[in-house]
Amino acid sequence: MRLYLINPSNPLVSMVRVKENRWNRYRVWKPLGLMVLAGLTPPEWEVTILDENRGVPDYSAMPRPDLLGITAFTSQANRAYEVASQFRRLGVPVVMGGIHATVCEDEALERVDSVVTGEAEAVWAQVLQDARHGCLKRRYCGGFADIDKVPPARHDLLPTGYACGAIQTTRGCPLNCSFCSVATFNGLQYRQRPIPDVVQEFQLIREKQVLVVDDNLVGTRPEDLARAKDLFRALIHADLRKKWIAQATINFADDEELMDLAAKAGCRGVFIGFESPTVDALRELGSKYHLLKGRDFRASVRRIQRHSILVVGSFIIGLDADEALIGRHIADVARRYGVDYLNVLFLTPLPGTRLWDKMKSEGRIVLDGFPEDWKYYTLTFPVAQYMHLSLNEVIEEMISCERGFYSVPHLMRRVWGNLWRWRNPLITLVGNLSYRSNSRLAGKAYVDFKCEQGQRYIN
Ligand code: B12
Ligand code: SF4
Repeated sequence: MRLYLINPSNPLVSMVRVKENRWNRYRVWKPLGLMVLAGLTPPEWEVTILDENRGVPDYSAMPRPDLLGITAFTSQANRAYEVASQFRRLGVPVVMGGIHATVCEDEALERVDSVVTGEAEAVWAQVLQDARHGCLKRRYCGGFADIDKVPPARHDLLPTGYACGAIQTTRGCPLNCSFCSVATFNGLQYRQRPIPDVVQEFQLIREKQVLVVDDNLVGTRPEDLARAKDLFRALIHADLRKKWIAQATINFADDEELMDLAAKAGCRGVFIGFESPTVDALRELGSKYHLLKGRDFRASVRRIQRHSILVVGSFIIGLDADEALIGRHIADVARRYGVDYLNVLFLTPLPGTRLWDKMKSEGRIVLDGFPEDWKYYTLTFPVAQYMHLSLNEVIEEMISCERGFYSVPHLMRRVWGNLWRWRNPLITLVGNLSYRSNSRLAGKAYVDFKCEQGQRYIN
């Protein structure tokens, strides 16, 4: 039995343009969900993972599979449906899973044979058995998996062409930010994989550099932090010699022992959501406000960096409190905090979030011709009507923010600062150049976007 698992591409996602920017090799990430699915697949199936982010294969020249499994974030849904229809025309049954099929199940069901919602661990064996006997059901509900039963991903598949491997150690997030899909999809409960499973799986990863995909590797409660420390101790003990980056909340900076162990276990960078420089905007997010309010971010960032861990700061433009000059304000604040990279995204109503419900009820979702418009849900296009900013204004804010942070003098100052303290200066340079180059590409993309979609907005 032959199974293809496909990760569809979205040409509008700048990070997949590897040919245009060679540094993007470091920003193309392995589709871990499909690698986990492959790990759940019994040996009688011959599995091939096809990642369109590395180039779209000529499917017609490939042997016909017995089953196609396709994944999609919302931004990839369009392309997923195109690929599905191509295979269905050949009589290949198509099953779709992942976040988009979960939150837009009915839409997906119109375009594929079968949909798996939620995490796949509990149902994938059944799906394969049914496919084998030609009796696929239309819907399978995976719900939240038993975290102890997550198998190691197939790290032997997709062995080349990526700078980093990938691993997941926890699922779920209790903070439930208004714009985020994680609580809907992985639940509010913070579930942790057994540490021996994680260490064993780390050993299977071939790459020296690894992305830990957890939404928050350290968690927020004392018992979460204790587990993170135990995990780091186990990784140190295993002496894996891997360097890894992860996402964490800012409370990571509150615990010297935690940061010390993380650094010794191989942590070289953390991605932290600061979300907004203004208190009013932070209130819109939900309970994360309490984690962020009243902090000395500059001191927090410095404490992390003292452990030779780089900090990526993430912010959102387009929150209801955001007014003119928010872009420059974010760039100034991010420089003041001293983050090594800045990642800024447009506030985007993703289906299944509280933000979606709010914006929909207020009639503010402009790009709502689905599924075609999903391709713009990359968080790098303004798909909604923002409270105080027109389309042109919100785009200008984004441009001024990125120009302000990635201007050559500021960029060189950051690299020089890290060279002076001998804190990964080369990675700082490469990362900053990659972000700068992508922001230039985005500038061109906004021109096309305004030409094609501008008339749909009220200015
Ligand atoms: C790692 C990651 C990335 C990586 C991508 C890695 C990749 N797969 O290519 C990077 C950094 C590139 C990335 C980019 C983006 N991401 Co992202 N990302 C994640 C993150 C943190 C983890 C995903 C992961 O690996 N999970 C671990 C695996 C094991 O779980 P899984 O993929 O969900 O797979 C399980 C099930 O879904 C299911 N399943 C999945 N596929 C299939 C297929 C079939 C056939 C079946 C049966 C089952 C099945 O089985 C798996 C095992 O249970 C998630 C948050 C999250 N918790 O999911 C956000 C998340 C998926 N990203 C999100 C977003 C918005 C984006 C971006 C659009 C914007 C951005 N800049 O972040 C871009 C777009 C990328 C694109 N290609 O279009 C949103 C998606 C929301 C949505 N509705 O689409 C999420 C949920 C974060 C959030 N805050 O809401 N991301
Ligand atoms: S803290 Fe991060 S993962 Fe958790 S809900 Fe907020 S944005 Fe999502």
